[in-house]
Amino acid sequence: MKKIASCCALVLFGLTWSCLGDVQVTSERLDPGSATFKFKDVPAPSRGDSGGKARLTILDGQRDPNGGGIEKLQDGRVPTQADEPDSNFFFQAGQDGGLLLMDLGKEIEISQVNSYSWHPAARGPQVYRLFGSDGQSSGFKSDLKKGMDPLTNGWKEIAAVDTRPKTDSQGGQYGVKISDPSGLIGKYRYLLFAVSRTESSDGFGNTFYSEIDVIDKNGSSDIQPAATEKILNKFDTAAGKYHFILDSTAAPDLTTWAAEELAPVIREWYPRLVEMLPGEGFVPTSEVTILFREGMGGTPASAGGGRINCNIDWFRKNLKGEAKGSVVHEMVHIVQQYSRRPQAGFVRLPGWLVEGIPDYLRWFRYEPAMHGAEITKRNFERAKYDASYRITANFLNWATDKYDHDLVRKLNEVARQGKYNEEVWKNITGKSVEELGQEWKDENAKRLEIQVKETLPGKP
Ligand SMILES: [Ca+2]
Ligand SMILES: [Zn+2]
Repeated sequence: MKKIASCCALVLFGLTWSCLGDVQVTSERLDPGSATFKFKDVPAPSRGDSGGKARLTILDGQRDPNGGGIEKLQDGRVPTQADEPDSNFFFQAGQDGGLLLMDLGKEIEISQVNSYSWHPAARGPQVYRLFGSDGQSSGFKSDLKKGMDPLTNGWKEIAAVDTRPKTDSQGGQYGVKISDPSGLIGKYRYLLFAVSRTESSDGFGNTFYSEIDVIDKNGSSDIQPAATEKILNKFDTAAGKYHFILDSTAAPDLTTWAAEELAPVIREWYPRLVEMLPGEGFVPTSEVTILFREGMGGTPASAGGGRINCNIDWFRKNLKGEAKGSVVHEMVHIVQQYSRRPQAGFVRLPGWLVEGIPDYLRWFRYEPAMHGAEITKRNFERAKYDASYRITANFLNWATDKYDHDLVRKLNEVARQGKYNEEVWKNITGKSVEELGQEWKDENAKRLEIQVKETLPGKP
């Protein structure tokens, strides 16, 4: 790790550094760099910063089609290697850089602007001037072209960056931090990056920019480390029959937990669930991806198309509690395959059973000690056999114990064949599902010593 320069020394190792007001430009170079972009003073690239949410456009200059789109500068991802054109944005070969406009949507208090680049040769260093504006001044122009002076068009210069080392070799991984000792470089809505090439001796002097982060002084709690390479953990069940990929790229912090806690559960329970829900001609899904995802709102996990989606925020909060069990529930959905071949006359299983079966297998077979699907005084009022999820799970468990130990297996079989109807309950248990539901509820009332209110006609 070589740190080449820092702060606003005017001339350091023959490099020119500019410093405006108190704003400081800190630059570091790693040669060779690594996928972690781990600098000493410059923070590692991030996701969830204001740069990622901003509208970024090219005002002048062309994108080089050999590289990635401009979104590479704000996708919260960085390359895994020194020469990875697709993961970077750079201006067209032969041109002298260009102008990038970042619209943050509203004026924010910016504490840092950080930029990252990586290339084995002259396209590694960064040369640009950064301007800011609130967009309010009468002379403000947002659609600048090269050759126009931002300073006479309503812009203020924030910093000038030039990380070119004076050595022969220019390659490496560069991180730049633009900051201010006060913690605030300014209040801006618009940022303008006037990007220059690093050399003109050949056509390939445009920097491979990997990411630009803009840190809102008041919004840093959303910020996560940028994703580098995909974090995949591939494993098979013992017999090599089923294959799994755990993808924690979007949540590197969950990688260890997933490998140590979740993978063993999947390895043990997927084949078990397949055995618990057999069927004639049934071919279980043999490749399952477990993907940690953002943007799932209030849904903890979901399943579909051989993939289980895990809500990163929810998992982080429930690792010690319900996280693993929720994956068991989703694995049941992968095994169910109830809608795979809906030929004519196919009757879909009612939703309360589609969800009740996974919760039954989860709460009564996988983790019975958790007592997560009990009927209590608290939920007794809602205890209807078709109330879905845990409540239906409790009902299924009761009916399994009392009437038929193969109840769930049998329900699953008719569901896959598309032949479910209420007669099925009579065939299996000798009673209608309504009768069973009442009996289950009555037994629970007795156990909980709850007086079931009889509503007499005429008396509310
Ligand atoms: Ca990026
Ligand atoms: Zn479900």
